[in-house]
Order: sequence, then C-alpha cells, then structure tokens
Amino acid sequence: MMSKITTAREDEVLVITLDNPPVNAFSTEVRQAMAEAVDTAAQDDGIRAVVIRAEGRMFSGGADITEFGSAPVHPTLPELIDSIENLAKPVVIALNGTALGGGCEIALGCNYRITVPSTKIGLPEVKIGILPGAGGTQRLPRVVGVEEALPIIVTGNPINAKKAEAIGLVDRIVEPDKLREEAMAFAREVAGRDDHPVSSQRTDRIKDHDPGVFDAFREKHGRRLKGLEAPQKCIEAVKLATELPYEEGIAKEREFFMELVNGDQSKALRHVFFAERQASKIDGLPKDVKSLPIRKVGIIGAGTMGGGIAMNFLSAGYDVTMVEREQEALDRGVGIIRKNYEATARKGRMTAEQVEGAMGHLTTSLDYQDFADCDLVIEAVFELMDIKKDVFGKLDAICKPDAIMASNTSYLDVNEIAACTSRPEQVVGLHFFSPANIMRLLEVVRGDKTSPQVMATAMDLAKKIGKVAVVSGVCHGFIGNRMLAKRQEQASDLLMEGARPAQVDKVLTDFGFPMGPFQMADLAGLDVGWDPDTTSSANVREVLCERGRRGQKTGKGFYDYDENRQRTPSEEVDAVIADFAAQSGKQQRDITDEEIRERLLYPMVNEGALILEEGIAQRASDIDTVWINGYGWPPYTGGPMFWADTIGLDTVLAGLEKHGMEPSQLLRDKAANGERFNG
Ligand code: T1G
Repeated sequence: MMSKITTAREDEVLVITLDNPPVNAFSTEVRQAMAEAVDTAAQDDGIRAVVIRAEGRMFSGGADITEFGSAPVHPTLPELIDSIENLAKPVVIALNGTALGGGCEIALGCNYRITVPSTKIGLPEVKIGILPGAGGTQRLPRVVGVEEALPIIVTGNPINAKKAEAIGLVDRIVEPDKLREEAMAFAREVAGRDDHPVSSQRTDRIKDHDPGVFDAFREKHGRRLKGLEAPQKCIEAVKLATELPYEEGIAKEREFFMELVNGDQSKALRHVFFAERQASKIDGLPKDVKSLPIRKVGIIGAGTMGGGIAMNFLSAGYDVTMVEREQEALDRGVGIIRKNYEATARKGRMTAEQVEGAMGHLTTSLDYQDFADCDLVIEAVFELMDIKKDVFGKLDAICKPDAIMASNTSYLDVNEIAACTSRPEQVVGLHFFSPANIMRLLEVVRGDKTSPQVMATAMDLAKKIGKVAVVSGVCHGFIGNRMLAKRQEQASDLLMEGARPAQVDKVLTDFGFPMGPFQMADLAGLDVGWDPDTTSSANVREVLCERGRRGQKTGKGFYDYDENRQRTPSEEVDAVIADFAAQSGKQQRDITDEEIRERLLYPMVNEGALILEEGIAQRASDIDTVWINGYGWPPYTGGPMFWADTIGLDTVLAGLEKHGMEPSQLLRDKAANGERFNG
C-alpha cells in the first residue's frame, strides 16, 4: 500500500511529502503519518529545517470532508498544525495547484510559504456551511490583515498566487518546474536562524485594523449572506482574532466549528457537494466505455437558447457552426453572443483577446449541409414535436455516422424524436436551462436506445463546458420541469382560493428561493406558449396576455414594474383573479403561509419520489442537484429530497394527506420505515 506521507533526508533538511490522491485530503491516516514525520524532525538535532510538499496536481483540497460527522481522531488537523508551528526549526511549505481549506491552514502554520504562478489558495469552508476550523480564522488575519482575510474566509473564493504574494500570504513565487528545488534552497537559507515568523504570534497586521470593517463587510455582502449561518460565524471569528489572545480566539473558532459542522445547513451543503459529483456518474455504465472525441459542435437555432448553448462551447474552445433559416436571425444571434461576451469583459471576467478568441471559433451558415463534419449537433428550435422530427430527419441524412444528435427539448419525448432517425442510439437530450450560458444545470436525457457511449460522452462534455449534468429518463418534463409543474398547479389553485401572487411569492423567497412562481412567470414572459390567434380568456394567464400584461418585458404581468423593474402588486390583476376565483366556485379564505409552503413544496417532493420509483432519476441526490442548479432551491437546505429527509418524511406524508394529495408508495414506505431518500 503506497504510503500517503513519505520523508526524505537531504543533508540538514527533512522533506515531508504528501501523496493522497485524488486531492491530498488530510485524512486521519495522513494526519497521523505527518505528525510522526514532524516528531522525527523535532527529535533529530541533525535536522535544521523542514520542507513540506505534495505530489499530484494540487497541494491539498483540505480536510477529508467524508470524515465529518464521526468522532474526531487524534491528531486533529488543528493539533497537527500546532505541532508544525511549535517546531523549533523553520518549516517551508511548497504549494502547487490548489491549497484549500486545511491545505491553506497548514501553510499558515508554517514559517514560510513558496508557490508557483498557477496556484490557487483559499478557505472554501464557508461553502460547505462551516468555517476554517484549523486556525484559519485566527492565523490568516494575523498574516494578511483583517481587510484581506475577511473576503477570503467569508466568500470562500480562492485567490491566485500573485494576489497571495501581494498580501503576504506567500513569500515567494517561483518557476513551476523549480518549486521543489527552490523550496530546498529556501529551507537551507533559513536553517539555523531563530527569528522565523510565527503566524499565531504576529500582531503587526491586525493591531491597527479599522473596527468598523466588520459591519461594513456585513452591509456590503448582506444579500449574499441572507439565510446563511456560516458566513456570520466567519465574520465573528475574524473579529475575535482582533480582540482576543490567540489561545482564546482559537477556542472560539473550535466552538463555532463544532456548532456549524453539526448543524443542518452544513449537513445540507456537504450533501450538495457530494451530490453534484455523484450526479456525473452513470450507474451500471460498463467500465470499458470510452467517450467519443468531440471537436466540432453544430447548433441549430440562433435564438436565446441556441446562442446561449453556443457560448458554452465557444468559451470552452470548441469550434461551433450555428445554423439559422434566415440571415437576419443569424446576424441577430451572433450580435447577442458578442454583446454578452463584451459585457463579461467589462466586468473583468474575460479579456478582449478571450472575447475575440471565443468569437473566432464561431462559424455561421444557412445550410444544414455544414453540419456534415460535426461531432455533435444540438437543436434549439421551437418546442413543437413536428418541427423537432423534421430537424432530426434532416440531420440523420447529413451527419456523419458517429455524430451525436441532441435535442434541447424541455419536455418532449426524446424516444419519439430518436425514432425519426436511422440511428436512435446516437440521439440524446441535452436540456440546457435559460440563460444557457449562465445556468449550471444540464439534464442529459437518456432515450431507451441511447448508447452507453453517447451517454458517457455527454456527461464528460458537460464537465468540460462547466455544467453540472444529471441523467434523466424520458418522461414529460424530465426531472425538473415535471416537479415544477406540480408547484405551478398548486400556485394557480391557491389564487382561486384567496391567495394573491405577492403572498405566494413571498413564501418561497422567505424559504430561500430567489423568486416565487409569479415573479418567475413575469421574468420568463407570460406569453410563452400563448397563441394570440387562438386565445380565449380561458384562465388568468390568457386574460393577462390578452390585456398586454405579458411580463417584465411589457412592464406588467402579474405585477406592475417601474423603470428599474421594481415590482408592485396590481389591482387589475387582483380583479382578474377575483373574477376567475368567483367562477371557480371555490370558497375564498385567508390562507396561511405555512399552508402555502406545504402545498407548493410537498407535491414536488412527492413527484420526486415518483420520479425515483419510475427510474427517471438515478438517485434522490440527483433530484436535489437538479433543483439547486436549475431552479434556485436554496442549497443550505440540501434540495427538495434532502430537505424532506431533514423535516421528516412522516411530516411530508401527513402534510400531503392533510391537503388531499395522494402520496407515492415510495414515500409511504420510507415514512413508515423511518427511512430517508438520501440514505
Ligand atoms: N474531502 C474529501 N473528498 C474530497 C475533498 C475533500 N476535501 N475534495 C474533493 N474530494 C473528492 C470529490 O468528492 C471527488 O470524489 C474527488 O475528490 C475529486 O474531486 C479543518 C474543515 C479540491 C478544487 O471545501 O473544491 O479543510 O467523485 O471532482 O474538480 O478548516 O474537489 O472522485 O469520488 O471536485 O479537480 C475544505 C472541496 C474542506 C474543497 C478539486 N475544502 N473540494 O476539484 O475534483 S473542510 C473544500 C474542492 C476543511 C479545515 C476544514 C474540489 C477541488 P469522487 P473533484 P476537482
């Protein structure tokens, strides 16, 4: 068994090497072996300096998250780092790739830090609902100052090597292939000296801090911190670093860490972390299946979806051929792509060269024949089965034998589409979410005949274009939209029983969604799927469309909007709702927020259970991944299925029955057995 920690003596320097693939996590075994190595350095007078380094593509992804929730095993990471910091000999740490969480904290426990230009360093603990629990909240402010430490700890976003050097987090940046050599030289240079910087004892960077920085930070980041416990604790811990002696501050950090790691939000966020990674795996996929090479991608349609989809591939460096029926539509689509890139460049997230580089990969055409050499063609045409079938019939005649043909359909039967081709095994659904260049979710819809190789290729491709992919079987609406439909049904029914759009929306925004169903309808447009030629005032939405209330784009929909798109409830809409409510014959009553929440969310959980029963989703955590990345379900509750587990499936079952809804058998069985969806 390969040792995860090895040591090598090079004259007066002891080199400790970490090698624990895939991310050099500080597991119990690693901590114990590293503690022994540190003890060796302490005991051996011939050792006058230590270098800590790692093999592999990164220094470390931090503590081993899979160990959370079980009793701590000594040495804990804080204990290991203290033993390093208390070594009477200088310790130089060489950081490559990424040094995150405990990986950054161990570096803070060393006297000197050396890295290479491509390294990213950070404390992402807040993203899994905890705080840096191995001294990060107390050492980092002492090394880089409060103003620089706060954003690193509270946002969890890593910084690059240049920034790290600028703020004093690293001492030197060296050439990539010289990291080990330069670390050894650094160690020899400082060996024997006795004035080494010790992070926990430093006061130079925090003694003159501005005490108002904490409230200012809360004020500036208020929206982002809404509903979250960990960021508040992070800020408090850093504040205590400026007020308490180190030993007292570290005790508070430990107290906060234990409180958070055992809390519902961190359990949910850790679930989300692993769920996203599990979603990329296809159960039962034969090990020898290899992905197909994808170099050139064809996109049919240059509209909102087609253009957004194209951007995903252009940004990842793929050649894209985009085809439309008319030149004017094509030009408009290309213009929107360029405008989006230039807006990103203005925000500093792309350079002008990168914009031109992406645009340089784009070819446009009015002729399907130009798909002949594409490895993958994705259609984003109108959501009508006849149109999709016509498109796939043409693609079947033009595309090369091993080309993948994909539909961006949101609802339609991928099997029916595949049946229009001579090669249904090459057909797959790639359901992007609007705006397609922003939303991370991609539902990969597996047809009955879609080949394992096409599925594997689609999942790999998703990762390469930065999407979180989830496999879905074929049903109306796949996973996300099928569950959304249940929520929309209840939202409409609630209006007929006395609720109003603003109350319904507020229940969901209070729960943590970015917006509620009626705000979402106004954003998307009430006239999606509405036909002015056949409209017949049959329901609230049709009447609003007929009156020109088609959403934010018309300045009014379920709400009235001012020039800044600020919404206010509309008396006209309330009157329309009241008319239909009267016609519905339903008793009008004051409906509690609790009832609204139960009626909106429980049926979604129940539909998720049916989706699992039918094998449409591979696992409950996939359903959570869909809703968090495609619809804004608040991640700190873990997603619909994890949230149901947290509140108890018996509670969901009782709620469904109370509101006259039929629970699925899976929900009944799990509730009866005290089980969870996410095992
Ligand atoms: N612990 C355990 N497993 C981990 C892990 C970790 N920290 N990080 C990644 N993995 C697994 C992951 O589940 C996947 O498994 C595989 O490694 C590859 O990951 C005391 C308490 C490091 C940037 O939050 O951000 O330190 O699917 O696909 O895209 O203060 O992983 O192969 O079975 O993501 O190259 C804080 C979490 C921990 C960083 C690499 N650290 N990790 O990205 O690979 S808490 C984090 C990441 C802590 C101390 C506290 C990323 C990565 P599988 P991957 P990647």
